[in-house]
Amino acid sequence: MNNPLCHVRYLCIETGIQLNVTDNNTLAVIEINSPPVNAISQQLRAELLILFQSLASQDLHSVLLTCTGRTFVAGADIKEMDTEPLEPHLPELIATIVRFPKPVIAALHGTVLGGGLELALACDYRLAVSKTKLGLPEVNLGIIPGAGGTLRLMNLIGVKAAIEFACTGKPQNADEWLNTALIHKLVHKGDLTEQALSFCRQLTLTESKQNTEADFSIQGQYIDWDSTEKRVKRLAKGVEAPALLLNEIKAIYSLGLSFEHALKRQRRLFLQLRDSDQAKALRYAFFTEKKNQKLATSTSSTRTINTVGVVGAGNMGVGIARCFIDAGMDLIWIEQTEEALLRGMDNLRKGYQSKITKGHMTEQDLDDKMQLVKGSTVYDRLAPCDLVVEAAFEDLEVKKIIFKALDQHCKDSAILATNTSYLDINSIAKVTSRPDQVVGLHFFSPAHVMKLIEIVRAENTADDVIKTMLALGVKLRKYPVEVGVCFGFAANRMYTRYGREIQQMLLEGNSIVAIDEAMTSFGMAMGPLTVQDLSGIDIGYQARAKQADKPYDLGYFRPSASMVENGRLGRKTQAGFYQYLASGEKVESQEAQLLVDNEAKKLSIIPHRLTAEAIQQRAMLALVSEGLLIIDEGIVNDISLLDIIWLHGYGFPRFKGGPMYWGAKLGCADIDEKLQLLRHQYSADIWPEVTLSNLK
Ligand code: 3H9
Repeated sequence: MNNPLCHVRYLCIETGIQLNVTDNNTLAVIEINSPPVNAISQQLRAELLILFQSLASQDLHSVLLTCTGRTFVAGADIKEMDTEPLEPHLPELIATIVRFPKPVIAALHGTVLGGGLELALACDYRLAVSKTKLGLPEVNLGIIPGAGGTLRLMNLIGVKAAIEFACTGKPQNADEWLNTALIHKLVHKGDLTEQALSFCRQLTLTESKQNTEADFSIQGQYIDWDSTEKRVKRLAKGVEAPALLLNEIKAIYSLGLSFEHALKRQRRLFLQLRDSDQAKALRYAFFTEKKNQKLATSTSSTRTINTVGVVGAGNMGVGIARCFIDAGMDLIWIEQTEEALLRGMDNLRKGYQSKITKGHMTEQDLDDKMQLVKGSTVYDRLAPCDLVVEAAFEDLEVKKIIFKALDQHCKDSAILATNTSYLDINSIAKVTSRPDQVVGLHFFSPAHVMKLIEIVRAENTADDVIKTMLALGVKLRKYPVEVGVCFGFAANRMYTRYGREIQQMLLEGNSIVAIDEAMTSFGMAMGPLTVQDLSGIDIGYQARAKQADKPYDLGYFRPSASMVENGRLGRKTQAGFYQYLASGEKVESQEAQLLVDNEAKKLSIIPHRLTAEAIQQRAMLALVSEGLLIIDEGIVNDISLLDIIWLHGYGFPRFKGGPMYWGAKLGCADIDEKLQLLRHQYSADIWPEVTLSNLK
């Protein structure tokens, strides 16, 4: 604090809490400085509690609560949630602030989340820097607000709005809440603390104290509970906490519970959920993602990438171009013909137009974005590019021709990347004079939506090229994962193994519908056979045909092959593993099931029907087994990256953490026993020996 009238009364080095007093000792300013995000840890709670307790007896006019650094308190310290809850608990601190005899004012900036918002709601007044984000994101961690945040919001802004905050977990802009009981003043420019101090000074003693608990009242709003529940469940994607919280809110609303009673019930549910498997997995996912982002950006030896070239304006090329444009980078876009280029530009525009229609973008934004793009049919134009990404179709010879041309026309320092999903990047690198600057950048379709990007290190790729690509991945707001060269790299290789097991289970007499239902009830965003229909069954069929040296793949994939050979390519032909009506609705297909059954007969496969749980387990064991093989071969060097791949590339349920987390939870001994059984039942080629101790 720079106010010359202030005197520092107290400073705790460990928690970074500082108490200053000003205005002749009548205005106390408590400042929290606990980087990176002022998460409210046990120590912080304890310090704040002592401060408020000791200030209560002093002759003050008011207290200002503020934070330094990038944000106000961004929540309870999530790291503490894997241990027993430690006293003092947040509700105790909050109760002390609510009962504090003089007004307490919170000055907010950054991301005021979870316990941070609960703390702010305990105060009598809230000022916020314009665009501050306010949120109760607890449900994203499989828990609910545990210190009365939902109740206080119900009281201050109504039940509907509280449901929106607490059951969807989506942060909202403070500006939208100005002049409500949530936000009393916005700060557009100037120093927040200075303006908060003058706000405090203007408070008269008669108007100043609020009481959200004694005045707890939530009557008078109509809520369509059925449709609200449907929406909340849909957004929750299998996480139980949002619907449980909604039930609580409904009970409070319909039974007219007191604040105290309602808080007790919510606290109980919070503690119960905190220890649930879902919450543990979601915390694992949170910290695994943070670790990934930190690793990807923690290096200084990266090159500068300002201008990017993209070769190819097909579907993948359009998505990739959009990633760079959205990151504000200059783009040079190459296609073979003017016609193909214009088609790509048109598709790019159409993608943005749909955002304009939904009100997520303006025409001016579109113009600004299109200004970044320059199209051409000649490679010479790529000369200024620091990076060129090739997004032509999946053919090794075509890619080699392109890379020869890129090597010739791009500046010496340019990094050359291929977006191949399967092909051998080493042999692509060899056709250039700069194999150390050739790398794989494997985007997932649709490239501008999917958060995963594989950074493929070829035999000779230089370290600084990998580091530059990892940092670029974060800049593109993706999760970049470094992988080595093998067929399908890490992601598609695991996906192929998963698909192969699904096909085997089909051949063993488990129906199309039973398998899809088992996997969606496990939590996968879509059943594996529905996914095949959606992406086109012929795509995998053609890729496997090129891999005829892997005969077991061909045998295993007979159900898919049979679909293709009978013209059932998936949704695009209105028929695949399912039938598709003119309305687009998906229905079961006896014809498809018959094709599968015939294949099983031809291969003399003994039926082996499984329960839904056994189907899920076989599919997961296949993923764990392939993942461990990938680790053993050194294709990926950190097992948690395989979970990132599945969370962000294949719609794996976040509340299950990822396949390797699933395996680790089951435990090495259990996994070993199950893999041995499968090895015995099938073969060691399909279920090879792997180093189980890597599961952690
Ligand atoms: C809660 O509050 C429950 C209550 O109801 C209590 C009831 C009793 N704890 O993301 P970043 C770390 S539940 C501990 O890279 P950004 C993060 O791991 C909580 N650590 O920065 C990273 O560490 P490192 C509700 C946390 O600017 C560093 O901070 N709150 C926490 O891109 C920087 O993070 C939430 O769910 C935390 N709460 O984004 C908020 N938050 O440097 C979760 C962050 O070692 N957090 N860290 O890798 C976020 O959404 C983002 O981190 C935030 C900042 C938007 C705050």
